[in-house]
Amino acid sequence: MAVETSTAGLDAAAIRADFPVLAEQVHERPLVYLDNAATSQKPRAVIEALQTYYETYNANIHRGLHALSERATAEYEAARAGVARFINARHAHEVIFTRGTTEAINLVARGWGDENVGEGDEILLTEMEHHSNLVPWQMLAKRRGAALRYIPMDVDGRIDLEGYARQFGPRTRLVTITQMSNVLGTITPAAEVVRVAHEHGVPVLLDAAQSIPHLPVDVQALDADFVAFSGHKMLGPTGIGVLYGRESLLDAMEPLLGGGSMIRVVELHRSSWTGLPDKLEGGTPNIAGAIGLGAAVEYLAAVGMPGVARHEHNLTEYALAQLSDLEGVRVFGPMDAEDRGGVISFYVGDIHPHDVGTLLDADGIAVRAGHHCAQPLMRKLGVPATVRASMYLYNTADEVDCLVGGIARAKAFFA
Ligand code: C6P
Repeated sequence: MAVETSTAGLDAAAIRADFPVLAEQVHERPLVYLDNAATSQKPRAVIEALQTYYETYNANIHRGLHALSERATAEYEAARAGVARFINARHAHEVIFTRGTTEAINLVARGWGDENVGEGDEILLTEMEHHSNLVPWQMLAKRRGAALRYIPMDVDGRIDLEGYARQFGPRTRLVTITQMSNVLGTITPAAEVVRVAHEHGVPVLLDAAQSIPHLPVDVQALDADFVAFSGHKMLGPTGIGVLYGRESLLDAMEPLLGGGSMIRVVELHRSSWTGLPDKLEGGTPNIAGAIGLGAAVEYLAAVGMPGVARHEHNLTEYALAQLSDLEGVRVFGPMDAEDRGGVISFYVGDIHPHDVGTLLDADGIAVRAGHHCAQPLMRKLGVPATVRASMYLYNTADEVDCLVGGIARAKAFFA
């Protein structure tokens, strides 16, 4: 084995023991889970947080005066505070719980976009955006008569920063960009993107669905205005995510959902809204999900995000070297592990990615094959789909070896 699996104090073997599903067999083989960009596995601490909520203090929040409701409210708000600490938000109320990244971006497109983007205005984004950071802006552009403009970038997802800086004009209203591509793994220069946008007085939304689970992210250091991410990709449950927003922007935003919890006074013909964060969380939220996400960020913080990032970096470097040694395998995205995270898309000879994925599955190896909700990027790459392996803190170099072995068998099968 050419790479250490325990780096910077991160003990992958001990970590694996915290994830019950990793001991499963698939098709009578040990599970090799390399589909973390789609969703991550859950540690016992998260599963137990959900179980404890449902078994001992299940109640609605912010409503009842009874003990269970008070405890549920306290745990829900503690989860918000935990997430705020994890991303270094200035205030807990800058963390708005949503269903996930998709809802968080749609909340900005509606609640901020409808108020601030008008006829002839422009939104800057890239061709590598996930559909969740593309379709809501197309919908906004259609509603408001605005236009989308694409930041120049190469096929590896490297942004042309000079070209980007030249795109700003009097009608530029927003930059919305992924912090890490879910296909190429490319890490975008978010701080620089924000700096240039702010020089022009333009706010920036970062789609951090693939970055916050894997890298230390400090929203104050980045000076980002909005940051969207999903709990399920960072060891938390599905159905919970976050919109971080700068307080002044969230304060000025209109709610997406009208209903319970978000009002101050309701009259027959008008209502007024309460303050942050409740204003933007109408209805009964995903209480258990938020508490589970709170447990997830506590787990990640205890492991330490710099260690998680270093571990994945080492695995990525190892995997890139192994894959590029395989004849006929074309890897997409930067070949330098410094510029990317542990999401690796590839094509094997002329075998359709779905066939490769199916053969890997027969070996117990879980990867994703498809367009990864990034059809414009697939067009730019000139392929209909890719096979994608994506790592997390519990993956090991042995598992990379299994992947490489599986690809070699797939090649032999179709030879
Ligand atoms: N990407 C993938 O396999 P949701 O579905 O709301 O939790 O996240 C949407 C989303 C937004 N942005 C990026 C960069 C993403 O990667 C995703 C989710 C998964 O690549 C599922 S399609």
